[in-house]
Amino acid sequence: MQALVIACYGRQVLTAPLGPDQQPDFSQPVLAVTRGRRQDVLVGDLCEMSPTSPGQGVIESIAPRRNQVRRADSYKTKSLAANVDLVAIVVSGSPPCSEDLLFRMLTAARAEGLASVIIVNKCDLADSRQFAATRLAWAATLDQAVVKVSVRHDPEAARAALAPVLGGRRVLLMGESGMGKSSLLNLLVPDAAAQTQEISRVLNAGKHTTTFARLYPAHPAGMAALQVIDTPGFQLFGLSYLSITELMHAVPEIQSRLGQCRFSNCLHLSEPACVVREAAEQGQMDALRYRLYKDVVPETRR
Ligand SMILES: Nc1nc2c(ncn2[C@@H]2O[C@H](COP(=O)(O)OP(=O)(O)OP(=O)(O)O)[C@@H](O)[C@H]2O)c(=O)[nH]1
Ligand SMILES: [Mg+2]
Ligand SMILES: [Zn+2]
Repeated sequence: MQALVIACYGRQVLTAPLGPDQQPDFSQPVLAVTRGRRQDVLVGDLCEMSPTSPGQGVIESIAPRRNQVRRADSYKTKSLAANVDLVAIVVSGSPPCSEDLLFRMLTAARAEGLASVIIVNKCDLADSRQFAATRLAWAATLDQAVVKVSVRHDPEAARAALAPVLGGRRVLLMGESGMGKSSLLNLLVPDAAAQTQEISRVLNAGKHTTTFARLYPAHPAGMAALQVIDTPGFQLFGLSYLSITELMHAVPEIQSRLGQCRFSNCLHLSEPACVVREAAEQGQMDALRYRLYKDVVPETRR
């Protein structure tokens, strides 16, 4: 039978079998193990599973992935989830979010061909409104979706604003500590805490509950049903798995100018007659985003 992967912990994989309508049945989760050595199973994977006993099975194979969102740390590249429809990044102006991290998360999404939305939370605070107005001005010209909400102060309005963007999709939720990711998860998945406990119990993961990704079915009022994948927090979001070419294509302001520089192999650093650098100097490309691009270049695969 086919099943959707909800969570993985070591060789143990929690799955929701697909029903006759091809929709995952979250009410009858099956605990499966991978065969032999640890297979690379990701939350969001569709797998072929053989039942072994009621509620238990073995994973035979993984269906080809549409996409997988990755990040690198100093040691290796890790995949966060597979087969995602949308990457949602929660930011705020208070505490100020890291624009470096935001740039990296957006770039990782776009490198996979994935749409993303920046959710500016805490817009009841002037600092968040200011952040959206000034630091995200570039987004409007580049078709980057931005939604301003105040999850804690006006949950109804937040749901209404997010409904057309998130509803019906499988959403990978990311964000730095303190931005309001848990508040948003609770808005979308009111029983997230109970689901988390149950997943940890079944996987026997004990206190390691926050170290792995999980997929939650959600049916928020006034919003089409969606699936939310919550990711553990992280400090590092390395992009060393990207080639320099992939990086250039993942940054829209650079992609749209490719082929216009004097040198065809321009890296858009300090080469003469580089249209990307000129755009940043003349204010046609956000200067900070250009600097962040330059910071990532040395990390990329050659
Ligand atoms: N002013 C304001 N504060 C908010 C809002 N949403 C969340 N907060 C506060 O921001 C703080 C962080 O919220 P969380 O939801 O725990 O944020 P998180 O991103 O999950 O943070 P960690 O779990 O620490 O990684 C809490 O004190 C919340 O009460 C909001 O819309 N407005
Ligand atoms: Mg949290
Ligand atoms: Zn250039």
